Parts: sequence; structure tokens; C-alpha cells
Amino acid sequence: MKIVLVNPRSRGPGNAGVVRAGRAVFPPSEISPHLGLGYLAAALAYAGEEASIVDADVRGLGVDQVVSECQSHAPDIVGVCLLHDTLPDAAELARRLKRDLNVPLVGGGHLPTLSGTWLLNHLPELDFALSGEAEDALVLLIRHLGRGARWQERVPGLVFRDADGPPRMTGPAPPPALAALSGPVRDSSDFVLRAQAHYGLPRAMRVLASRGCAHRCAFCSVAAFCDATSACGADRRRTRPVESVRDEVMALVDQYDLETIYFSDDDFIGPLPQNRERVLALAQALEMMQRRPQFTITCRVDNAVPELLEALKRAGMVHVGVGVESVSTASMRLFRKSTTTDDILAFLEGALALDTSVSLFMIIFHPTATLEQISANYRFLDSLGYFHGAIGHRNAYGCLVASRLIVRRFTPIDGIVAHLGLHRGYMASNPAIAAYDFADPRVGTLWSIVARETEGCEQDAAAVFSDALHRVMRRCGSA
Ligand code: B12
Ligand code: SF4
Repeated sequence: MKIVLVNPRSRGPGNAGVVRAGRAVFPPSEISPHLGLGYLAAALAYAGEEASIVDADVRGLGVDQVVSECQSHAPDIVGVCLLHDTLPDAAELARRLKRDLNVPLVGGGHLPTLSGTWLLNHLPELDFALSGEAEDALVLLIRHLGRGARWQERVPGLVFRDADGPPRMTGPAPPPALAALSGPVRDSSDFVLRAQAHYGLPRAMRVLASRGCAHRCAFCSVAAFCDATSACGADRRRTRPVESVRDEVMALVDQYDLETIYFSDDDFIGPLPQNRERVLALAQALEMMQRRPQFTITCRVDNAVPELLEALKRAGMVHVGVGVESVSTASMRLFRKSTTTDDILAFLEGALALDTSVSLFMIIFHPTATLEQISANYRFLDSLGYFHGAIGHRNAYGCLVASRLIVRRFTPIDGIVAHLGLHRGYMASNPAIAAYDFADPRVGTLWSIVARETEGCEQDAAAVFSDALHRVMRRCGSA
């Protein structure tokens, strides 16, 4: 059976530098094939099924191009990756695919995992959704599709429409054992390497050394994804053996002559003592490689202790991304993020002493944010020299300071905002994302200025933000 797996194009920064080739609205910092679809394609190939990937986000393909490329493969079924943020694009694509190909459509990814039944009600063109990490389940779907009565029951994690009832899900699908997975297919690598050269980016690919996260921040789709799938008793964060990560890196460096590896783990380090031991072992294995690439990671500030940062730096780490979110304790309580401002400062001291560049992901505007909290975040970034470029590496998308909490449907923050009475239903443009009010109308005013003035802002959103904040503060008499 032939399947085509599609990654819809995203309207946000994503790989937008490539999407809008000729003019990089947000210069891309990292372009790389979609790993989730790559892993699915590898599992299908291993099972003897024919799978192709159409990565519309990486290749900047419009709906017509995706449809005609899918048609050229003459598939028996098409799979679509669905994130909350890309729902409008995915929905448009699903409608066209159904109309022009008329084959079964299956959705998978974060949104179907959080609520496949809602999705099937919302998107009638979608025949099925698969919940969770779907390497095993997708193979089973393809094998059993339409074969025999109640064939659906043989596919765990499948959301389907019962003959005369609402959509329902079969039993949960256990996540695959990472050590047993075939490495991901990197279908669009030629395109990716050309795009990297075009933008003057290093030759790079993504690698996953672990999946999931042990923490439960209320706004985080990764945490909700882990919760939705941990019904099967799996650990929330699973790691790959060090040797297999090293071998994948070595093979990639040789095959593509790479300079850089982007580790795309949600939390590269992990909170447990054995996680730290493993990271030290991985750092040592990378350091000993003959052709040693540089690499980037993303992690929690409280897990990145100096000893580990030093070992990683020696092994070739050049960049760390961390979710700081806020230096306000009240905001962090709302987010259910357990890191403290002391953790953040200790991390920064360690990372900057090693001359490692850092990206700080912040959530400055949210429903209960006060001007004082926003100001404290502003002063924090200012003290780092952020507004003067002194931190060495600005946020890749150049819009870090104009950041607003995205309330994704079915994540815990969705219920929390409703409980606070600030929820305003779901967006007409994207019903997977909630609209909300700011409790303090002055914050709303500041947000509208910042959002308006930083829209399409290529480089200096920081300066725009700084200026807008000062104006609103002056107007409110709290400068
Ligand atoms: C690396 C990364 C990127 C990279 C590369 C994109 C990529 N996916 O390769 C870049 C920087 C380009 C990027 C862009 C974006 N990203 Co991003 N990204 C990630 C990150 C950190 C890792 C992705 C990854 O490799 N995951 C590991 C693989 C194995 O898991 P997976 O992709 O989920 O796939 C598995 C299952 O979900 C399922 N599955 C997935 N697709 C399908 C399809 C079918 C048919 C089936 C059956 C199953 C299935 O099976 C897969 C194998 O197990 C994730 C966090 C995360 N943990 O996923 C955020 C994340 C996915 N990104 C996010 C966002 C918001 C975006 C953007 C919308 C940002 C923007 N505003 O533009 C764009 C969207 C681009 C796009 N169309 O994909 C959010 C999504 C939130 C949400 N629920 O909507 C996440 C979860 C980060 C977060 N914490 O909030 N991203
Ligand atoms: S630590 Fe990061 S990846 Fe983990 S739940 Fe919190 S925000 Fe999500």
C-alpha cells in the first residue's frame, strides 16, 4: 500500500525564509527535514510499505503544488501532520486532498493526540486520526485498513467514526521503543542543503537523542502530548542509547559533510541523576569523534548545571536554547513552570562564561500579566544587554520580546484561563487556539502597540518593544 505523508506549510516563522524565497521575512535559523514524518516513513519502509514525504513547510509548497505532488505518487492513503498552530493550513489542504484525490486521510501529531475526536468532528474530510508517536500504529493502520469487520479495533490509538455514533478511539497505543526504531528518512535533504547554502547557514541536520519531557508546564503542548499518551504507562521522557546517537551523528556528518547538528530534544538534559550521567557520556562520545560537528541543544535552565555545560561545550556545543518564560514568580506559577529566577541567572552565568550563545524563549504577555511584571522582564533582558545585541545571539525569529502566551485547546492553560474568566472562546481563524482578554486593560493597550509595530519587523523587534513599553509606561504614569 502506498502512503504519502504531508507536512503542511506554516504561516508562522517555521521555515518561512525558504517559503518566501527571495525575501526572508524572518531569516531562518534552522532548516531541516521533518523528523516526525521521517521516522514514520522509516518505520513504514521497514515494514515493507511504500511511503513518500511531501514537506510543504521546508520546500515552501502551496496547496496546488502539494496536491499535484501527492497525485503523482498515486497513493492509497494520505497522512497529514497536524499541529494546533498549523490547523488552518492543514484543514485547507485536507479539503483539497479529499476533493482531488479522494483517498482516505489520516491525521497525526500534537492536535490529534490531544483530541482526535474533536478534530474528526471539526474536520469532516479527515477519515482517521492517530494518537501519539505513531510509528507502530501507522503500519497497523495500513495493514488492516478496511480489511474485515471491526478492523479498527486492531489499530491502537485510532480515532474513527463509528457507523452510527460519534468519533471514538480504540485503546491507547504504547509509544515505540526508541532503541528499536530505524533512523529517520531525510527525504528533502538535497533541498535543505541548498537552502542552507542560499542563506549562508551551516550544513546541518536535526537529530533526536530523546523524546518527551518529564515536566508539566501548563501551556506546553509537549507536556500535554506526553500526558495524553502516558496512559500506556510509558516514561514521559525516553532516551536513546548514547552509542546509537553517536552513530547517527557520525553517519550524517559523513553522508552530508555536515558542520552542525541541531539536537531537537525538548529537554536535552533531563532532571534525573542518570540523565546527567548519560549526557556526560554522550558529550564524551561526541568529543572523541574524528570528524566532530558543532551542535546546538534546547534544555531547562535548572538541568543545565555548569559541569554539564562545560562538558557539552568541549564536545562542540555552540548554542543553547532555554525556555525562560518570565522572571515573575506569579507568572511562573500561572505557567506551572517550576524554575526560578535564581535558576535562570545561574544558568546564564554558566553559559555566558563559556562563551556559548543562548536563545531565551520568553512569554511576556499573558492573561494576568501586569505592567510591573512586563517591566521586570524588560529590565531583566536589558540587564543582559539584550536590547543592545550584547548577548551575542538574539532570538532567531527576531520577535522574542513581542511574545504572547498561545493558549492551545486541550492544554491545561486552556482550562486555567477559562477558570479565571478571561477565556473568550476560540479563534475564528484557528479554532485550535483560544482567544483571551488581559485582566489589566493597560496590558492590552501595550500588546496592541507592540503587536502592531513589530508586525513584519525583520530585525529590530527589540527596539520597537522597548520604545512601545516606554510610551505606555509614561502614559500610565508608571515609567
Ligand atoms: C524541531 C521543531 C521545529 C523545527 C522543525 C520542524 C519539524 N517538525 O521538524 C522548526 C523550527 C522548523 C519548527 C517549526 C514550527 N514549529 Co516546531 N517544533 C520542533 C520540536 C522542538 C521538535 C519536533 C520533532 O522533531 N519532534 C519529534 C518527532 C518524532 O515527533 P513528532 O513530530 O511529534 O511526530 C510524531 C507524532 O506526533 C506522530 N505524528 C506526527 N505527524 C504525524 C502525521 C501522521 C499522518 C501520523 C499518523 C502521525 C504523526 O508520529 C510521529 C513519530 O512518532 C517540537 C517539539 C516536539 N516535541 O515535537 C516543536 C513544535 C512541534 N513546534 C511547534 C510550533 C508552534 C512550530 C511552528 C508552528 C512555529 C511557527 N510559529 O512557525 C512551526 C511549524 C512548522 C511545521 N509546519 O512543521 C509546537 C507545536 C505546538 C502545537 N501543538 O501546535 C511544538 C510542539 C513546540 C512547543 N513546545 O510548543 N519546529
Ligand atoms: S520544560 Fe519545556 S518542554 Fe518540558 S513541559 Fe515545560 S515548556 Fe514543555
